Amino acid sequence: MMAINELDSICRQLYFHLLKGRLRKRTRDDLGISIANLLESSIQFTDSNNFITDDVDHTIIELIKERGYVYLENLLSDEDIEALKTYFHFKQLEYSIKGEKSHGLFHKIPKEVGSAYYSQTDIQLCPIFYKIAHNPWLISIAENYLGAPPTIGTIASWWTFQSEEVSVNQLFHHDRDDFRALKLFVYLTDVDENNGAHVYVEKSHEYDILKRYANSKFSDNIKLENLFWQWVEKHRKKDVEIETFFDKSMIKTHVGKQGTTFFEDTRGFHKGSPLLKGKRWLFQMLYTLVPVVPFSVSQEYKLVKRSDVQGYSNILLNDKVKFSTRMYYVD
Ligand SMILES: O=C(O)CCC(=O)C(=O)O
Repeated sequence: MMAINELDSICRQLYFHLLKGRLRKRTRDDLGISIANLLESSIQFTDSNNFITDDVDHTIIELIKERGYVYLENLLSDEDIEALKTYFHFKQLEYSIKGEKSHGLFHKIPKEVGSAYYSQTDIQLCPIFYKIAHNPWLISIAENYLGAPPTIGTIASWWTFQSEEVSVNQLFHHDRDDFRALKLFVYLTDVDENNGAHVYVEKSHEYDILKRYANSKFSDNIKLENLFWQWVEKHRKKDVEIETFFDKSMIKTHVGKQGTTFFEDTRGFHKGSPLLKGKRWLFQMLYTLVPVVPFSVSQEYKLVKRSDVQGYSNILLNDKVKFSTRMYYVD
């Protein structure tokens, strides 16, 4: 038993190490496919939803494969967003000022704060977010794209404000939560170039696509191509570096009215733009193959009971939906 526990702990540490920068892009992507294949052949559901279902429009999947993102029809109406405002009106937000953590209500947040987060439990108990988490169509898109039944690995909702401090998410980076993952973004305020638009480098998500790009871009300059591949491994990247290596036309700024919804493969390079004015409110959910390993005790998953969500309904809860939401919800 002792030996198994030890092996367990070593495997966990090894997985964490490999995920956080010990492997090159090509190997990371290959490993992601191997893990998806393993999960797809080993996860069994007792109802009829065992295999990848074919109920999604394949142009959605193809677009994510080809360029790294796709817009979806809005999941939320303006009325839903009004209801969210009411639900969150008296909920605490967590923020930090110069590394010092604090919390408070929206209208009491100090001016210098750059971002403020709603608590995990408040998000889980929010009926509108609950519905998004249990949406079988979204789960099906994630499953078709990832190649195995997905797990919701993170759920978050936060505000960003104009601030002198640039947060780590406002520098270009690739996510390292899993070897394959798909992130859902829902804008809860109108977003333009000035108030925190999310930015993505098209076609930077997949090794094979990057390889084709690098072959044509640096065909006569092997030194520059080598430099590019070394740079790809750097976790955080400056704007000027992104603009040096990628054509302007590949840098996509997601602007849109409240309710704008898109899926993005965040293995690709992305960031939130620092705000020049106004504010932005976002809902985000990450579909992974393997549950995300928490960085700290405060990030550990806390289950909530579905019946504690107001207006809870289990009509659509097939085994696959229960599986995908198991890190956050229990019956
Ligand atoms: O705020 C944003 O748009 C960026 C979010 C981000 O970088 C991330 O979720 O990894």
